Amino acid sequence: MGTALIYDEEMTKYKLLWIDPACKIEVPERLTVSHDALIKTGLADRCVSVPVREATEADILLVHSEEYLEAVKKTPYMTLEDLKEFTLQYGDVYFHPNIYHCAKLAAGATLQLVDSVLTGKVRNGMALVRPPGHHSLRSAASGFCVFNNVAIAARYAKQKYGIKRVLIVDWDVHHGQGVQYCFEDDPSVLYFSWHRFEHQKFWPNLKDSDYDIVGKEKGAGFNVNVPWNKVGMKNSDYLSVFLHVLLPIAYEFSPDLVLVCAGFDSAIGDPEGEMCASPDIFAHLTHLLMNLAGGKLCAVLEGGYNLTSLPQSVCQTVQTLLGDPAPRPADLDGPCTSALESLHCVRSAHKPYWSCLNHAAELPTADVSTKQIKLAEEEEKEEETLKKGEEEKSAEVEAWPEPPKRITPPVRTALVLPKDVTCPDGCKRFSSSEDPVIVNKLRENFFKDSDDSDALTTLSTLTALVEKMEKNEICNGLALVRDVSMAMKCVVQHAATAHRNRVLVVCVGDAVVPSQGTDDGKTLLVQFSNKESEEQKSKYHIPVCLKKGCSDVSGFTQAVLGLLLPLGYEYDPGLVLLVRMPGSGLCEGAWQQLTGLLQGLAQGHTLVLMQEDEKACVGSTASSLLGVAAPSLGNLHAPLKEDMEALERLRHRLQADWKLLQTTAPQTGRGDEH
Ligand code: R5G
Ligand code: ZN
Repeated sequence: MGTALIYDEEMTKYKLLWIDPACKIEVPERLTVSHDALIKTGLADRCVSVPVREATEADILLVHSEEYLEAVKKTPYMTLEDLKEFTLQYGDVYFHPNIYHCAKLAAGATLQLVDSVLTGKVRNGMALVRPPGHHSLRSAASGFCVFNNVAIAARYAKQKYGIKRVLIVDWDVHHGQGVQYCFEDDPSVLYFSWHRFEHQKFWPNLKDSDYDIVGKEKGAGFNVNVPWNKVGMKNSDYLSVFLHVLLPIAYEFSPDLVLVCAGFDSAIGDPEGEMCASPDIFAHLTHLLMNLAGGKLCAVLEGGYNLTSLPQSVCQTVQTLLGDPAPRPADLDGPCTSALESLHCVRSAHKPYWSCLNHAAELPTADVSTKQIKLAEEEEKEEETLKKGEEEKSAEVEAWPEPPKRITPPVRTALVLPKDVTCPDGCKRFSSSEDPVIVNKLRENFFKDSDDSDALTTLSTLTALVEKMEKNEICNGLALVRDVSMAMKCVVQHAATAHRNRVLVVCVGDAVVPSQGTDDGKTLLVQFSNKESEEQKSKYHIPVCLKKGCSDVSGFTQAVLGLLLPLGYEYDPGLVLLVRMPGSGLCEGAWQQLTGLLQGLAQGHTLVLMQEDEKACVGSTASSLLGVAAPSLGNLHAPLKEDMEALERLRHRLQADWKLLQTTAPQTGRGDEH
């Protein structure tokens, strides 16, 4: 199943016809440079090209009023003077004789994308459109937006396909207030937005954009705002909010469809956003959403005005939708104080509505309220201005490196299987001629007093597989072995001695885990079980104890999102070793989610070890390794209170060592960083 790309040159055929400094950034080249980049990188060729269509009046009326539609309908016949005057009633958009046509195409392109995904023609896709949509209101244009493309698409998906729950993720740097207003009392559409806010100093300067606006009536809890009160937010800040706010809520919500308001003015170099996240962060944001809703994800362009970082970010997004492993994330040194304050405030505001946040440690919100900080900051700013005088205000953006080309290995998934187990489609059965040096070393280490030649062969094959993965000749692998513990020990030992890269070992279920490498940081071991863990031995050995082990899907999922992934991202391994102990109790769906999510790390280099008689799991595990989206976990019950409290305690204990686990600002912090 492929990835749709929807684009039509016609949408480049309108532009600003008069002088307006605020509007001059929204240019036709935004689309052409993005599309050209997709062609030049060969990504466009790998997508299924779907034609655009015009949205019908009925489509547009799903969100907009008849009066507004009738008014916009007249714009193609207006003179320049009429257009200027028409524009004035909205203020922060511009009109052009061809914009109505383009706006119908932009909404129609979004609906074509939704149709392609929901009829199963493709798995996911992206629509490159102009004008954008997320600011436009029921009866008004706003912020370059005429029709609310994504809001229309959400209503359309519900109406035409009977979709029950839609998640809208707005990673544009502006608040999509139009989307918020459209769904604020609707619990079937969960809207998430982060946005430059600066205590309401930034456009559109609305109180409604703050963290305490959570939705109304039945929709309470289904609107999630993350205000950025400083510019210069980085990869860590974005990732933290995904891992500690969006994903826990999204997994609990369990959408049937994910729509992304994919604006790239949140990337480095953008003159509007003034943020510092690198274009490859969008590979990770995309990847992290791709296991929701069974992979049904539609990304729709919104903003993005830097004509260098915009196409880079678009390419990262589309390449990830195509299933290529994401690059190693760079510079994850933890969120800044201001981001932590926002994070904490949002989590507190949503505590009553989401069981994943329900048991979060109670903290004195009053101390970190970003509303109080505002006053203190204003005084400071005044001081600063006095000191600085007429100094240059705009921050120079340092040049950023072009994201390196993502080289995908010739083999995606290699399997080491007993002869009687058939190799699933799309995978390669892996075998290797035995390297005498490796074999001797293994014999010495593991078979001193026995002569188990079958086991020795398996271990030497595993070692060879790990080496191929390190050379990037194979992306990932799966091995069925007789003795999982021994195989794990073998790979860890090999990695600790020969592997140049750090290894993240994720152990699901009870096992005697090897301690090798965990003292010098060459391996990080995270183990999930129901065994009350002894004292934590080192920064690099983390036992996670859940009351029912891995059999409680809710608790397990929250532990993966809030603990394992932050640890994994910060540790930045070159290889993930995922070990499934026999009788772990983890259900197939949660196992597939885990496998899929972990592929955001180590450029997708995951080696899965399972016990020989878990043959029944080979097919589903292999398909997760091949990049097929895990099935939705469905409606999860609330996780166990004691598990969530234990997780929270663990996260707090580890926060000093692992900054990406933080969800609260240091108590003295007042958001003065950057
Ligand atoms: C655009 C304005 C003002 C006046 C005119 C920039 C975006 C986006 C949205 C809005 C804007 C701001 C025209 C215009 C602001 C103003 C980018 N959204 N904007 N008046 O995703 O007081 O501030 O990309
Ligand atoms: Zn924007």
